Amino acid sequence: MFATDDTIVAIATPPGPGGIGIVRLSGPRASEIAAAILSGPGNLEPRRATLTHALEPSRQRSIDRVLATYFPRPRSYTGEDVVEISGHGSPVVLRRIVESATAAGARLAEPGEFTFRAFLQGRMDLVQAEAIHDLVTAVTPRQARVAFDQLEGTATAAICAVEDALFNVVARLEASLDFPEEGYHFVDAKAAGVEVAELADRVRRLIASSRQGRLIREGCQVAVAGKPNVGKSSLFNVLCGVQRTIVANTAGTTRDLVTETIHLAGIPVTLVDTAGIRATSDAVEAEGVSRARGAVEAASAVVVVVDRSRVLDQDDRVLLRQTEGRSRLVVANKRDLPTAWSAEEQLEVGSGSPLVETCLIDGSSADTIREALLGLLEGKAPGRDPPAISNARHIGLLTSAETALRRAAAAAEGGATEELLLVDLEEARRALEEVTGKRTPDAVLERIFERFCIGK
Ligand SMILES: Nc1nc2c(ncn2[C@@H]2O[C@H](COP(=O)(O)OP(=O)(O)O)[C@@H](O)[C@H]2O)c(=O)[nH]1
Ligand SMILES: [Mg+2]
Repeated sequence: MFATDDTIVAIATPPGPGGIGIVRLSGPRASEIAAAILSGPGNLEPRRATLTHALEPSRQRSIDRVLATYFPRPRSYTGEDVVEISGHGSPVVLRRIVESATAAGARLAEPGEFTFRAFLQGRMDLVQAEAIHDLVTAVTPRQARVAFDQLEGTATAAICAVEDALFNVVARLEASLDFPEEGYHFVDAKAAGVEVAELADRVRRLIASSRQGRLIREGCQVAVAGKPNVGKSSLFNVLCGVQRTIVANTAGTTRDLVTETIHLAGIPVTLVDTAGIRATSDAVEAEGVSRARGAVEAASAVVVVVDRSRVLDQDDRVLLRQTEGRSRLVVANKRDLPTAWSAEEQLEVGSGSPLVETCLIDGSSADTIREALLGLLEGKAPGRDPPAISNARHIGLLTSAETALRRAAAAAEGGATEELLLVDLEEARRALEEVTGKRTPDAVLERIFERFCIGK
């Protein structure tokens, strides 16, 4: 996908003016190119910041006063020779330094190319390379925490432990195949099946813990639904902390979808305020209702708002029935007014999902709703430790590995031969190795690295 034998250059700091800007060079000629574009005699001393000047290609004039550091391979970010040149954070200055470097023989780096080289040179595995991307694009501190842990190797360690155990079973099964005449089986298919079933359970636990990880990494969408005038827009505004959407006592005010992203304990939650869902003959309102239904369908969780100061009617009941079985929070609103519900109706509304009673004319119920919503999203036992796995690609591959392991375990129990077992075990190994990048198709690598920005 990328050439790997040349020397690449790019601005490593974000676009726009800043205090400092960094130009990074990596490749076999990094040191030589640096010497050509910096003033002063000869090469840079390894791992020492040197105050010098970056020069125009003609070497007649300085572009900027810079601090240059040479990181010889293999102990550099990419594993190759790297030179980092810190200048003033001026886009014009940095671009001119890059131009000097290209004039001296460097090539402009593609997006993600530095990290790709680090991966190729074995400085990090694929999971860690992906974690770099997650870390630099993290929006909440919790996202940054999960990404940093993965960069430090938590996910890699968990996956490699399974890989090692699997390798061990495979090796013993192969030995039994290779030396049948010894009359001594290193492991028979049945016994191997038991071990494989245990491995499948281990993979299952990793996948289970990834639910929260994925929530933190990707966030989720929560639709606020209910019939008109129950307080949906009020709830939306209370959670957003601003008057984002119109609140009015005219039924049918909100007609389009209004969305806003909030952070709940480090999870990015996109809230969608919807039109009140009811039977209507007004064409515009009907379109709003249909969009509202779509948003409810698409969301990973729904907040159903019901007005407890008015009798429970058909519109409420239909919506409650339609959202049954979904990840759902029911909000019984207008607690400040006398309730119009009987004890049975109160029970009916609260059955099957958590229920909170609120008053949404001010922000007094905000914390109650936030807590209930977080409980709903994170599940019953929010993990104290950050989850090891959070990336959908990893979860998909782990799921394939588990399927193959379960198939092998079942086959072993049914008396399958070693050869048959090895086919499934090999498939599980391939899936695990694709996670860490030991065996990952080029097309997948390309997709991963092209999401990076230039200079990463
Ligand atoms: N008394 C009272 N009125 C509320 C409460 N929440 C919302 N309202 C009022 O109910 C009306 C409809 O609110 P709105 O948020 O626009 O409802 P929506 O149509 O479901 O989006 C507005 O006049 C709000 O001020 C509440 O907790 N108590
Ligand atoms: Mg509204």
